[in-house]
Amino acid sequence: MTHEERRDLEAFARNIRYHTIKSIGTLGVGHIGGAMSIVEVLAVLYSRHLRHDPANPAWRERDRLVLSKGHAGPALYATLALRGFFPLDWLLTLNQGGTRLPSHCDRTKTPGVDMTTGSLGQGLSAACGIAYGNRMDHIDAYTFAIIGDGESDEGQNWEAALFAAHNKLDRLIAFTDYNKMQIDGYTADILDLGDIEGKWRSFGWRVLRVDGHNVDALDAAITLAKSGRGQPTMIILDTIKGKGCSFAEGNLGNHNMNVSKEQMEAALSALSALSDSSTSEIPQGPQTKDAQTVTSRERR
Ligand SMILES: Cc1ncc(C[n+]2csc(CCOP(=O)(O)OP(=O)(O)O)c2C)c(N)n1
Ligand SMILES: [Mg+2]
Repeated sequence: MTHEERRDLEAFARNIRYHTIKSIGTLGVGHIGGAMSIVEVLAVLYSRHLRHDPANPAWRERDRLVLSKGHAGPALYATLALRGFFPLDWLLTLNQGGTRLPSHCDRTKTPGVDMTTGSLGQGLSAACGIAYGNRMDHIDAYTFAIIGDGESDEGQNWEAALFAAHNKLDRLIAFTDYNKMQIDGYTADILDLGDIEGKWRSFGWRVLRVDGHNVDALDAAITLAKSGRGQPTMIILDTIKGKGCSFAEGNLGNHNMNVSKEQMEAALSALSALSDSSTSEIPQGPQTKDAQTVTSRERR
């Protein structure tokens, strides 16, 4: 990745963070912690890897993302809006009457959302079904899924893990957002995941582990995962719950919190201050790689 690509990606991530905080802050309450921890993986996916066409969200051959931790929907909505799936001002209607953007992901409501989620534990199974179905239809698309570390306590994940490995779903790439916290405490205290890498490996998955806020490391891991054959891949993301949000990072109560106007404004100013003058109107993501240049028309 060139210096310019990295700079643009980091700016895109900042922009996702900015609009997510503004969206939740305008509502006054929301799942800020788990939204902040997946910002970089969303930025890297939607800039460099996940093939999509905002003008044709239902494109059959698109890559898909199942955001299994559906309570982090606002971060996905900000990403999709910045990508052009719908206008940015929709973000200010989050979870209000008549909105297309409910608190948790709903594929029947939001252009670009590929799976309805929020009941934890189910998304990886859905992703397995999508990946399996694509293979049956001879479609070479990738299926990505993001699960939480607390969510990993749900047994259904481990059924999906068996299924994906047994069926050699090598176009299934999952991420565990290992932010070490869940709704009411530290994951290690509530139900420790122990040797999480060893667990996935023993189920037959290829396992990678990266700093989930480092765009270079994320890009390299996803590139490697896409080249894998014969196995699904799990990428463990070491992340920080609330990352980059002044009132949420480091706060154990950041799972679903009230946000005052003052808190929102302070967080937005802090983020704006990180942007240099050339990116003060933060770019909507690099336009250089296949995610944008391969459109549905070109792939048909
Ligand atoms: C089946 C189910 N049980 C409980 C909940 C309530 N709930 C919402 S988020 C959450 C904690 C999830 O923790 P984690 O997966 O670590 O999420 P993150 O830290 O990324 O926010 C819980 C228990 C739910 N949405 N679904
Ligand atoms: Mg967590």
